Amino acid sequence: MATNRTFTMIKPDAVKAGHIGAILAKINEAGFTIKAMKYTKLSAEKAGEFYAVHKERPFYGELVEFMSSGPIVAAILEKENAVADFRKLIGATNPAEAAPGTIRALYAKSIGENAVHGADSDENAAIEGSFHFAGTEIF
Ligand code: 3AN
Repeated sequence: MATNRTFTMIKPDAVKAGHIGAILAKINEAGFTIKAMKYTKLSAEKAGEFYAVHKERPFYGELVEFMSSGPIVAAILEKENAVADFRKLIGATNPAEAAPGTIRALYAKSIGENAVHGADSDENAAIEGSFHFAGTEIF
């Protein structure tokens, strides 16, 4: 297993509900190291750009509106097998199907407002990390 990086966002629902600290604790306990982090808010334009891959899906408008509805925490995380292990830690997209103890099972409200984002490949992790962070913000 290679040491590598993934990209995550704590989404507006989890931020509003006060779960930033608990989610970061789960991430740390699972062995991820924080390489970059910021508390920020996406404009609708930026959220649309970030999720452009989902443009044709019926929930795109709703997703963009939700992701720009309030502040988020964006972060680059490092660990062996980071992308796959993080997807395991967050659980299924639909919290009703997420395994017990996963971040989405614990903190997500619905399939749309599902607490956290996790990159789905090494390639996307790199693209998404660069979308949010300049090289000088990654340690
Ligand atoms: P994941 O975030 O688990 O990789 P994707 O890539 O299928 O899931 O979807 C990206 C985001 O789009 C999800 N995190 C969720 O916020 C939203 N989403 C996915 N499916 C739906 C749906 N059926 N209805 C509303 N929003 C959805």
